[in-house]
Amino acid sequence: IEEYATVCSLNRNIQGKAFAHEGLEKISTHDDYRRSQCPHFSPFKFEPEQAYYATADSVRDRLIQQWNETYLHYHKVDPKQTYYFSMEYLQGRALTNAIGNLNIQDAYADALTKLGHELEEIVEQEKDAALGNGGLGRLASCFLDSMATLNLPAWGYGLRYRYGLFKQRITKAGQEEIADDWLEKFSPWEVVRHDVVFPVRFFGQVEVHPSGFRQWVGGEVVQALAYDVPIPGYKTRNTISLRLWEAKASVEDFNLFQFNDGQYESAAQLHSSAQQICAVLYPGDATENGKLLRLKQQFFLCSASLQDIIFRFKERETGKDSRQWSEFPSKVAVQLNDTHPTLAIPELMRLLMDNEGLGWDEAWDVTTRTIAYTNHTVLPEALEKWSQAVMWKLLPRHMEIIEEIDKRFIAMIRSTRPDLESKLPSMCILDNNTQKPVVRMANLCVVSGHTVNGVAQLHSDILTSELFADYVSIWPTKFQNKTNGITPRRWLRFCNPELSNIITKWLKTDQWVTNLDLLADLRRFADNADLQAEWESAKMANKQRLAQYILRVTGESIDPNSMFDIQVKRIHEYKRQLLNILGAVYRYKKLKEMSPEERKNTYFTYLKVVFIPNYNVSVAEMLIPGSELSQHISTAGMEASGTSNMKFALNGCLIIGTLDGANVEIREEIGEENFFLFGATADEVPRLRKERENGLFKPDPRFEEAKQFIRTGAFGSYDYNPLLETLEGNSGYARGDYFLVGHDFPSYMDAQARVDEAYKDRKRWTKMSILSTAGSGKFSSDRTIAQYATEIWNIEGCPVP
Ligand code: HBZ
Repeated sequence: IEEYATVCSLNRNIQGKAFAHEGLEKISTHDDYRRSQCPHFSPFKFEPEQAYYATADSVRDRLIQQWNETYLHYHKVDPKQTYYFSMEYLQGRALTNAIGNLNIQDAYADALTKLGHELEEIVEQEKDAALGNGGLGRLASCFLDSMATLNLPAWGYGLRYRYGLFKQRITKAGQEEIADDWLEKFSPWEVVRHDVVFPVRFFGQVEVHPSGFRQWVGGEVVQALAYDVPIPGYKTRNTISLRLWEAKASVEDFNLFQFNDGQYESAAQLHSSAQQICAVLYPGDATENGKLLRLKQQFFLCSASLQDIIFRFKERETGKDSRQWSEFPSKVAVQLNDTHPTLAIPELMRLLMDNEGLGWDEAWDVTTRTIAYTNHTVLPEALEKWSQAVMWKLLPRHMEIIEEIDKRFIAMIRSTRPDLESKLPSMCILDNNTQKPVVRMANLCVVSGHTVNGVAQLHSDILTSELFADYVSIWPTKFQNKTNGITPRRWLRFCNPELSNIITKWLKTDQWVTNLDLLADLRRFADNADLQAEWESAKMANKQRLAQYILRVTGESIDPNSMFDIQVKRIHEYKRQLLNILGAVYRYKKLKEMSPEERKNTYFTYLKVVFIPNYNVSVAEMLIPGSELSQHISTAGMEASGTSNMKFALNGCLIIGTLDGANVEIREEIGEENFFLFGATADEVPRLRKERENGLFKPDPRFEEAKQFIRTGAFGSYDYNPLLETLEGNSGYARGDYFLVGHDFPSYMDAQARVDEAYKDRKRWTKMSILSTAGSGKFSSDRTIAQYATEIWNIEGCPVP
């Protein structure tokens, strides 16, 4: 670290990147003192920031070495490889994870202590890499960790956004969004690959040769430049790569003549148009963003990644013979993370036909055996539909191919399944019956992929019985379930060392870190008073740490002896943050109505509601270990899976929730007596909505009371009516309480009362907490990824010797 410190502080000073304003200052008096304590201290400024970069650079070199070994090994063995295509990765910080996975914590902690720093303090210097919006992006990152840990030959492909998910500031006026400048001081976790560059075309036209051969020409061509982020596996030499593409114009695109002529903007026009492609992550969650730029991003990812994969496939040609294209699917598996990278389908067809000279049937066979698709939502407004007009303009050759896929699909149905004729309007890919004709991306994926999967059992069941039901009768074996998971390294071992040590002590092994099912053994000790005491003290330490954080960022002081009841999720109607807050409002009103004595006798501490701004992976790593109750309260059938529910349960936090997404399976695993269940079930929802429409719904008086209380101005003069009306059937959305907050409110309040009862009994609560952790084994992303590997990708581990 000391060596890196000198190099890195010199480098950065000379490059003027990080510390230009500081220059090569001599050490301060404080540093003099530190040097006297630490004889190895470097003569330059060595504040936490420099210490972070020096440590990261040193760890990075180890990673790069392992990473080279890994890909050299893969190159030699030439196994089938998986390529995960995702527009989002929510990586969070890398340092703790890398040091932990390489199993070098102690050495690094010691070295930093000698240099006058604490590892825990140094890791806080790192900015989160937030190249994702929420669950879908974080899932991709957990998957990479598991693929590396299971020694699977795999790659992640994504985009290197200049600005990731915005930083959030809450003011009296509401939310303020600030650009997230995560690369401001450069990231030590990426390696630019100037040798890996591919051209990506946009716009232009299709040229038809007399032979009938078609080729996409003209338009603008942008270069995709690779940045590799090493992903270490846990206690293995295998280190895989997350390859992020950046868009660049080539030098030739800079018009020197125009520039010298004073036309500065048009001279650099292609440069600035290229720069826009990877400028920002779209803050899209559940709403489809119809911007041309988003479509450009999607195509950019697909085209660059597929060219890279084909290059690698050809590079490994054996002997003199060039490889058979029919072999491609036995070397390559592509997984589409939702429909965002759907353009991989027509792009692979185009590359195979127009560049490699394959015929339609051959190219179709290769494409369909290569690509699989994961669905993450059933919300109709979140299913991507792209305007055909926009697509014809941006990707004319791909639209020809999509038209042909659709035509052949319709012909196949008519000849083999005439009974489905009436279903064709909703099953086909191109929807021409809307005012603006669109391409239905999910339909394209279902028709072209060899496998389609949902992300929890209930969600997969809804896919096969509703959303994709008509396709199931044609391809009954195409549809699968892969219940989501989370990495136990980041989400228990590293974020909650106190609890991890207790678990290791009682299980007498730390094997649970890679074999999470071993946690089930904790059940034997759930009643043990010693374990319970240790368990409670770990929770208390985490609560105190969280309380300090909350005090620092919000100025609110919260009592560590009160119950920490937490909901973390992006704001969406279906996730029902409104149900949570209405419940709090109702309880607040009841508290106020009590006499002071009654209040004292009922509650140990009162109610405090805090909004923690700028939620991200690093905040989650502190918040989850410190929570005791967490809310997963979506309308049944709406949340595909949820993954924070798994993180909370794993950290011994109890769940109040509906029978939705993975909650169903979590409750099965940890036992129904350890889960606070409420609300309508997914199959009751359609009937309840009908009844509501027909005016048959009778709201519970408690629900009316809570809304009325808000309307009396108890929370200020702000006009809450438009919001409350969405719960009442006369909303602007005209689908009055579509998410059934009113229906579920009474059973939600009853469940909260059961929570209060249980919390009073410390022994019972702690036992439930232990059983939550003990029942979380199934939700390791190692299990999920092992299932993808054998049931979808057909790949095997390839450990570096
Ligand atoms: O994917 C989430 C689901 O809502 C959640 O239930 C599931 O657990 C998780 C992982 O499978 N979906 C998202 O997070 N979706 C997005 O973030 C999103 C991003 C861009 C879009 C649409 C959705 O254009």
